[in-house]
Amino acid sequence: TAYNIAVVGATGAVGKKITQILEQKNFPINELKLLSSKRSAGTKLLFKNQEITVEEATPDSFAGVDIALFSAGGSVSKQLAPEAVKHGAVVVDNTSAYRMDNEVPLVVPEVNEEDIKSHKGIIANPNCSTIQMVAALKPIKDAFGISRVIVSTYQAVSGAGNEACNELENQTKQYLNNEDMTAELLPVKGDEKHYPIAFNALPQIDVFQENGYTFEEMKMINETKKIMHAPNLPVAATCVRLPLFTSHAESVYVDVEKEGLAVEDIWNVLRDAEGVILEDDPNTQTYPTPLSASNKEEVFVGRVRKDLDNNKGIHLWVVSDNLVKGAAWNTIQIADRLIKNNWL
Ligand code: 11C
Repeated sequence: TAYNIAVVGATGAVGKKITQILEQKNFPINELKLLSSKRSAGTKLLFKNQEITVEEATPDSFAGVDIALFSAGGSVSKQLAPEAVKHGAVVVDNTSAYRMDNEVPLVVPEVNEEDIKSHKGIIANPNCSTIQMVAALKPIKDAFGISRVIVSTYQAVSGAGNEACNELENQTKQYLNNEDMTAELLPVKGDEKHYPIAFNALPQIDVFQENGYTFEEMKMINETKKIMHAPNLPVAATCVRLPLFTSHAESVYVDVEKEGLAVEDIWNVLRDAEGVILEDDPNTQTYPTPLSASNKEEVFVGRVRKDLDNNKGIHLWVVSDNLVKGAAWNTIQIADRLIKNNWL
């Protein structure tokens, strides 16, 4: 069987990756509709050597669509995802619009595939920095239990879209030409102040919340609890943007429930974990980096260490391509499991 698939936000950084991966994986597609805002409609994109003209997304676009993959921002999802569902499509939504909705499963297939089953038309794809962390934590939780997580992130600008990549590129050129850097977008489009990202590190991703955490940090905290079915798990996050184009890295501290584990015990469970690749050997300077993880679909883990003072504490370095596993690939995996398990 082949399916009618719609990609909403087809001209964006994630939308383009989705189309590219659908092609690479030879996803069983009958008809592919590429949809966007009015502004980008008319753009021509290639899929399997055929030109497809991007159309403006409207409620009627979803007639006959089986699965709609949304990645055009929260407001588009709020407006059009229910319309797609009304037309009989199942939506996999890449935005934060429905993630914390109790009716909507929030899924990383390696962690909570079964949650897809209870969907009522919409399944949410988590935030990129959350996805890679929970993929690494899940096997550790299953084997040894976890009782606390503290994470600091090192995130690529592509998380903030194509415009942010352009800003990094322009500022880098300006800096190297001894010109003043123009900062108009980062840390957050539309916020009051903007700071250069080139040759810098910005401890703000998304807007500040009343509790002093940013929205990105709160997404990591709340989404982790939901995906791992651990509403009382203490999670703290500090999210930092770095001048990288692709892949987020994370320093993750975990308290496990079991005492006296050796690094080898953690290695063993990570080696067997679905979607995770262990790259960890201090003797040969082996560890993942954002460049080595780019364009790959797995989550890479290295630098596994025991805390020197807390017998239950473990430190990990977790790296993954934010546009691939962090967005497009996880979305397509959800669509694939919907089909394979007959949960459409
Ligand atoms: C970033 N994590 O790196 C964000 C991008 O909620 O899907 C993903 C935003 C989201 O800026």
